Amino acid sequence: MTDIPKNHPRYESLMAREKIVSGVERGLTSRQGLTAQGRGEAFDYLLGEKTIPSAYHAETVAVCLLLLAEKPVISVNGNAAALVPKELVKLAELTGSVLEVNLFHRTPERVSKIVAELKKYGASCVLGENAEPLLNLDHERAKVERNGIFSADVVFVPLEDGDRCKALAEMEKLVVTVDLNPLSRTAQTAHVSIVDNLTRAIQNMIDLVPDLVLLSESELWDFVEQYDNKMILADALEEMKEHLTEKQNELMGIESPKEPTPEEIEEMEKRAEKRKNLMMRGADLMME
Ligand code: PTJ
Repeated sequence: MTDIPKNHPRYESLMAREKIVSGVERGLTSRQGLTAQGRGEAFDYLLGEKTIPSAYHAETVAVCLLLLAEKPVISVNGNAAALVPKELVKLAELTGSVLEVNLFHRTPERVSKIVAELKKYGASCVLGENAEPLLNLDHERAKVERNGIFSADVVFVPLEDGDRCKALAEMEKLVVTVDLNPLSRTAQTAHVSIVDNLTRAIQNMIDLVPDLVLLSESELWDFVEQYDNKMILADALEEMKEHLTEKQNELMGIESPKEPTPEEIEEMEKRAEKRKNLMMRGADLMME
């Protein structure tokens, strides 16, 4: 691994890159995983490399679903195994989820290596080596384990391929994904799409468990029922637009409009109310 100084302004991003490269070298990650990471990085730039509030909301609902599920499964691919192996094991443990290695560019060697990697971080059981072609897809991409993803009621599939996400969503299961691209088919077909970097999303989810685990089932369902995935995706696009405008203004030396203070908001509301009353009076006069 290249030695990245901790004070480098792009430390987190460069470290993630190093982890993916190391994943390829150790035979965990596919070479295609490198380009997937690059695409993710580009979208993360547009978001300002931060967890936006709507993504945090989706992360909360994702944890609620994992806690409510009878058979939650966390799917692990080569990118996830390279970036956040320890965190995946932790989240599975905290939410009682089963871990299953589920690859797009599937080879038995890579599946076994990822299983061993997750076990190194404390996973007692990892599925994936006995997968059968059970999804409605052609060839290797159809393979999942009968007792794992195939029979899960909630499946968490970070960085999933669009076709496979659709195949899962069409089965009787709720599909949660993490994808920095709100326009991807995966983000658009999953039931809960977390538009955040996997490295931030998984840590947020782990941190959310202790509070959410104290809630009753009906309180957890309240979160789920109020959730609207289309709004979440639309909000991510809006955040990207706003962030780009901010950056554009910075380049042009234009000061971005400041957020109004609570007093200013109150004043604006009063004025709007006055205007409405005036218009109503005007309409009444016209009627007379
Ligand atoms: O290990 P395998 O064989 O299962 O292959 C895994 C990859 C990711 C290579 C495979 O599933 C693939 O080709 O995926 P795609 O179609 O490139 O989609 C990956 C999506 O994840 C893209 O929309 C990226 O923007 C997004 N992405 C990449 N890195 C991150 C990410 N989203 C969140 N966090 C990331 N770190």
